[in-house]
Formats: sequence, structure tokens, C-alpha cells
Amino acid sequence: MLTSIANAVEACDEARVVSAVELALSAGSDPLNIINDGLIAGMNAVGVKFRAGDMFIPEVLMAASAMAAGMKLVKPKMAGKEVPTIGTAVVGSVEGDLHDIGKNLVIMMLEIAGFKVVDLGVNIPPDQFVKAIKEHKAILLGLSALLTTTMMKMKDTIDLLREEGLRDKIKVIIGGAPVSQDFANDIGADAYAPDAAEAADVSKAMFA
Ligand code: B12
Repeated sequence: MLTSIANAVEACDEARVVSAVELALSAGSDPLNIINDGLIAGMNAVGVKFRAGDMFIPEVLMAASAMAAGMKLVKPKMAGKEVPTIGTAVVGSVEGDLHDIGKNLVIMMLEIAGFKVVDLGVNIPPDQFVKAIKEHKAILLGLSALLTTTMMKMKDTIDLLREEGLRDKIKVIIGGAPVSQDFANDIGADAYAPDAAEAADVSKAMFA
């Protein structure tokens, strides 16, 4: 039954996702299993296909929207079953970068993993990240960049955290197509993840 949810997400078929989730809920499936083994499993498969060139952006967006429709049904059933909040994460696309599809997927996964996420949006200069971290007492900062011309803004943001005396108080995870583990090491980030599912796993592990 959960496989049919995953398959429906992978097929970008929102109506089928909704009916499969409704069926699973009425059959008494655990909401957390519906999320993990149904909705996320489907989105993971989409990620694999996208990287292999077997799926394209409009389909990724349709799958993400189908997944979100499923999540909307499951979330109200999660009362009392929520994963305890790990802490607040501030996430945004760095200054000059307007790409947000991947960032939004990362946010979805971080929320499912138990973070409260403050989404700053796109084109965020270093000082705005710092302001938000202070305001929300964040423990995790997620920086996204899709352009080689904006990835150095990640370093500027980390440098400003250091100048502000915040560097030891927050973990920084970076991601986006031009970014790598080597780059993360070079600019002094705590972590890198190649996709949204791993972003959630790696982030969670840093606070375990
Ligand atoms: C969609 C898209 C756009 C859309 C963005 C819409 C939106 N709302 O996001 C639009 C049309 C606006 C756009 C504009 C531009 N784009 Co564009 N765009 C893309 C495209 C086709 C897909 C990006 C995408 O959404 N991928 C799907 C998501 C799911 O994948 P993802 O972003 O990689 O995210 C995953 C991981 O990277 C990771 N991740 C992402 N963020 C984070 C953050 C953290 C913390 C972590 C841990 C992980 C993580 O997890 C995500 C989910 O698994 C790419 C090509 C490509 N193949 O990447 C070009 C691409 C990124 N764009 C490019 C360019 C050049 C531009 C423009 C300059 C074009 C122009 N001349 O106007 C402008 C720049 C705008 C700006 N200032 O940002 C180039 C970049 C080249 C480079 N090396 O710098 C690319 C690579 C295309 C190309 N081959 O030339 N673009």
C-alpha cells in the first residue's frame, strides 16, 4: 500500500497520491510510515531519475507538488506523533541566486526530520542570514547555491558568522549543483549533502 503511494509520487500523479494516502490512512497505516516509506520514498526515486537524466524539471516540480498534497493529508494525523523538534534551522539561497526548487525540497526534508525551518527565500545577503540566526536562535544554517558565480557567497556568509562570534554556535550545511564536499571543507562549512534526503540525514546526525 505504501509502495503505491511512492509509485504515484514517482508518476507525478497528484490525484493518485491523494487517493492512495487516503486509503492508507483509512486502513490505519502509521502516518510516519506513510511519509517515510511512501511520500519520501517516491521523492527519492524522483531524485535518482532526475540525476540520471530520466526526469526533467517540470516533472520534478509536479512530483514535489504531488508529495506536498499527500503531506497535507498526513500532517493533521501526526498529532502526538511528531518527531520532537531538534531545533530551528535557517535556510536560504545565497545572495545573487534565485534558484529555489532544490532548497524547497531540502526544507521539506528538514521539517520531516524534525527541524523547525525558517525559510528566508532567495537572494539572501550574509547579514540577513546572521540577523535571522540571532532572531530565531537557530542551531543549523542551510545555504543553497546553484551558480558558480554565487557559491563564494557561502564563504562570505560563514566568514561573517565568524566575525560576529556565532560560528561555534551553529552548524552550517551547504548544497547545490556546483557545490561539493571539497568546497565545503575549503570554506569551513560543517557539512555538505548532494540531495534533500541526505541533507536531512546529515543534519540530524550533527545533533544526535
Ligand atoms: C530551474 C533552473 C532555473 C530557474 C530557477 C527557478 C527556481 N524557482 O528555482 C530559472 C529559470 C529562474 C533560472 C535562472 C538562471 N539560471 Co538556472 N537552472 C535551472 C536548472 C534547469 C534546474 C535547477 C533545479 O531546480 N534543479 C532541480 C533541483 C531539485 O535540484 P538542485 O537545485 O540541484 O537541488 C538539489 C541539490 O543540489 C541539493 N541542494 C540544493 N540546495 C541545497 C541546500 C542545502 C543546504 C543542501 C544540503 C542541499 C541542497 O538538494 C536538492 C534536492 O535534492 C539548472 C540546471 C541543472 N541541471 O541544475 C539551471 C542552472 C543552475 N542555471 C544556470 C544559469 C546560468 C542560470 C541563469 C544565469 C540564466 C540566465 N542567463 O538568466 C539564471 C540566474 C538566475 C539567478 N540569479 O539565480 C546554470 C548555472 C551554471 C553555473 N555553473 O553557474 C545551470 C546549471 C544551467 C546550465 N547548465 O547552464 N534557472
